[in-house]
Amino acid sequence: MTKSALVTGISGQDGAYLAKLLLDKGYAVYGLQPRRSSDVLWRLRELEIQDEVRMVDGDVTDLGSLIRALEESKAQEVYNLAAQSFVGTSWKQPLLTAGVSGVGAANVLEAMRIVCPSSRFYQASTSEMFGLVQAQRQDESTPFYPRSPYGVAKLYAHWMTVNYRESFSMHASSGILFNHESPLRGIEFVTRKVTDAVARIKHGLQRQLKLGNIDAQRDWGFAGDYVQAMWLMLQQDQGGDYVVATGRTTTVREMCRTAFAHVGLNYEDHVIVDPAYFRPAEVELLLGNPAKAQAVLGWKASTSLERLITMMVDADMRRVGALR
Ligand code: G4F
Repeated sequence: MTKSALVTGISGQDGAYLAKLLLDKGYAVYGLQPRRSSDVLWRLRELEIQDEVRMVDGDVTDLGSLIRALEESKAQEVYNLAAQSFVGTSWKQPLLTAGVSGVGAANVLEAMRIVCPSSRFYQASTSEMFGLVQAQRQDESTPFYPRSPYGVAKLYAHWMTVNYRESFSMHASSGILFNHESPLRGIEFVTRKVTDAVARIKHGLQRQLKLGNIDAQRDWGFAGDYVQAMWLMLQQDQGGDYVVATGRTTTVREMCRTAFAHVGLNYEDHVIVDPAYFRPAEVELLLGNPAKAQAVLGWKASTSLERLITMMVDADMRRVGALR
């Protein structure tokens, strides 16, 4: 029998890769689609799956629409990827962030409790919950200390996932994903901001790139690898919490060096540090320990940062080249 999955946040980077993975496994894939004015489905087109995903009108902030989406899709697996996911914006729109990234998850859990309590739930949790890190390498037992309204909202969603698992015996899992990137990453995130700028500079369309804190360290992996971990969590007998990371951390500065060097440029000739891009409170270091994901799920990151960044620069070189 064909399995059915509902994905919130289907138009985002992870939603697109996850939809492709589920379609390849033979699932009927439903995407919750909020009403938006601009083109949000370009990622599904890039992966050539736009005609295979079944869109259902709805929004994680609207409980009724979630109930209808669950009834229509008859989903056995629900992946909650919807979020206001840009950390910087969360200081400017903290309540919107709380509503979508925090209460949104509670709405999905409530809708599932009403419609399909035995379906399986995945919550897109985040290493931002570690914030001001309480351990040099963060794992499932590291205390949380979020540093942004986004991290705080996501922590609420994480604990609601744990709570519904413990209160109602729901198969609810929380994937604590460290930063994960790809050519489908939004331009506001630092990796894609850099790879897009590298392509524009190389093509002579731009000379400088203004960045914020380039000493911040991140554990960056490839989004295509990380959606496999999401799926694996829902194939286990029990729900659980899993850190998904590469186990290696790199500064923004080093990531820039790699990106510029790939096309024969020196980042120091182009990158300018602009305090306007500094955040009110910064997460200086993230470094995950994915031992549990490896031991229980059999999951391991398979894409190095160098391979990831060169893949992204190559994609942006093609995109910018096509515009000229
Ligand atoms: O790419 P970023 O904006 O990602 P950030 O804030 O780490 O959040 C991402 O990863 C989280 C998982 O840990 C997700 F939950 C979240 O949704 C998102 O996907 O920034 C990375 C680092 C930060 O320290 C930031 O201050 O890069 C630094 N940075 C320096 N200059 C910059 C810039 N970030 C951005 N976006 N733009 C800059 O110009």
